[in-house]
Amino acid sequence: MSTARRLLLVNGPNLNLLGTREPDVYGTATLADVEYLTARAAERLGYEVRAVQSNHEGVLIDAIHAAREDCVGVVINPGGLTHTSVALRDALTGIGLPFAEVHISDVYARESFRHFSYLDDVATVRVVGRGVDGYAEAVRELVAALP
Ligand code: CA2
Repeated sequence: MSTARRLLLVNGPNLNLLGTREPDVYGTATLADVEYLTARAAERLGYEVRAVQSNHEGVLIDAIHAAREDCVGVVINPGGLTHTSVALRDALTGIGLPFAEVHISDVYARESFRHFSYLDDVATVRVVGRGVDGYAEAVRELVAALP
């Protein structure tokens, strides 16, 4: 497949725990389920997905930098780094690719420290509080917004 039809899917810290606890907040789908449903949504639109999850900020930043070479957009659930990381924001703005910020839970219905996002003013698309289906929605909205 051409390099022009690939998306990077990034899941940040602790999202490897999806489906193992806090089902009331995050549902019962696993990270593997999320990666599969995201890939399926992209495939329907003619895109492939490279998926990365890490609990280490630098690993995520390196993966985002690498996307410059062969991806046309990024779908990212930054986990708790949403609320803390200028470095992640700089990585995303630095590569210049459109990106979708996804949150499984409705962060605005939770603790006030989750209401602030370092990404919200630079994200092309935001999908918040739609459960794991939000990843597929993010793919559709992001692809629709691609130049
Ligand atoms: O709602 C989301 O998707 C979040 O990005 C998830 C982050 C949280 O810090 C954000 O405020 C909102 C946390 C991810 C941790 O995921 C877990 C999943 C299952 C069990 C424990 C943690």
